[in-house]
Amino acid sequence: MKKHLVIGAAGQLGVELVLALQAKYGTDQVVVADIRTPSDPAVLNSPFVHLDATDLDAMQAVFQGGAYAAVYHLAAMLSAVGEKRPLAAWDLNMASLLNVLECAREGLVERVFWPSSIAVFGPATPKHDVPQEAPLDPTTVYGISKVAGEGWCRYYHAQYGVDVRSLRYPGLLGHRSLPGGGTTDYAVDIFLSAVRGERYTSFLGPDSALPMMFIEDAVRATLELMDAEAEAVHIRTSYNLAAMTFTPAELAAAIRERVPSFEIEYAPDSRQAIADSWPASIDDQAARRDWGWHHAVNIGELVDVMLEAWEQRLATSAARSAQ
Ligand code: AKB
Repeated sequence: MKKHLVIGAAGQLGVELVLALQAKYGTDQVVVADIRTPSDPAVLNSPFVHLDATDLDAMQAVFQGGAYAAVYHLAAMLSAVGEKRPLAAWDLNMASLLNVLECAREGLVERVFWPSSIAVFGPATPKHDVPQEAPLDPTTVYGISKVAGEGWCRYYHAQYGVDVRSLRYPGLLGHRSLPGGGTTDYAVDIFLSAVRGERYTSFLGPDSALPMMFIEDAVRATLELMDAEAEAVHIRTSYNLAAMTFTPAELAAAIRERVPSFEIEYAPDSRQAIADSWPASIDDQAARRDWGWHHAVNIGELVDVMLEAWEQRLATSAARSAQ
């Protein structure tokens, strides 16, 4: 049986995707790669390879070391941190994708997954129910790299027959690890403050409506897209993907229904301009039509799961440090 390689396995999505692939194919059938060692012990039940994804020789060596059915290339610098280091973000996001696409062109892997993002959209995009074919005018380097990456994916598919598939993820909320350097990160950070009994200071204003998704839905979407017959995958740039929309004030209100003492204040910073350039909601009919996508988790369930899981995590780590 051929294996599944996750590049960027130590990140927020990487951890969850590795666990889902391990459950589906077995730990020995998954190989995890990253420039840093993943801190989640469950991830390390699969073999770990240290990899700088910008190094083509190193990547080719990893692919030549095993027979891979699929690679999930998740390594990237996200929107907010990318604005602090624009050239480094461009180099990482583009070089690593091109390396993966080159390896696929050489026949070293059968199928490629690469994430795009709502960051491809910008001020010219409609604010609500953004259609699949919408103006792409990103204001961030991260968004520019995603638009360029989508073009490269389509190019490698059209020119070389590379079976590359992609999703435009909204903000992702999970409880196994923290996101790093994104504009939607507030929606995870807020839960840590809530379970610690701390007041949360949001770096986005109360009314910043953004598309969001529970990370388990995003992982399921990824696996379903990768399992779809190639003929069903009509979009070779990247599929719009949606679940829910909320603002910081709405999320805080949902948390307060369960944690009445929870308090929030607002101190918008440079990330506000990024959020303002993104749409509030996405039309994902193409994904629903082509490979049967549907989201499962809405805001109420999301808040219940996130509060319970983060509470448990904090209790476990407090018990560990008391030992
Ligand atoms: C970010 O905020 O940069 C990411 C994204 C929407 O791609 N979460």
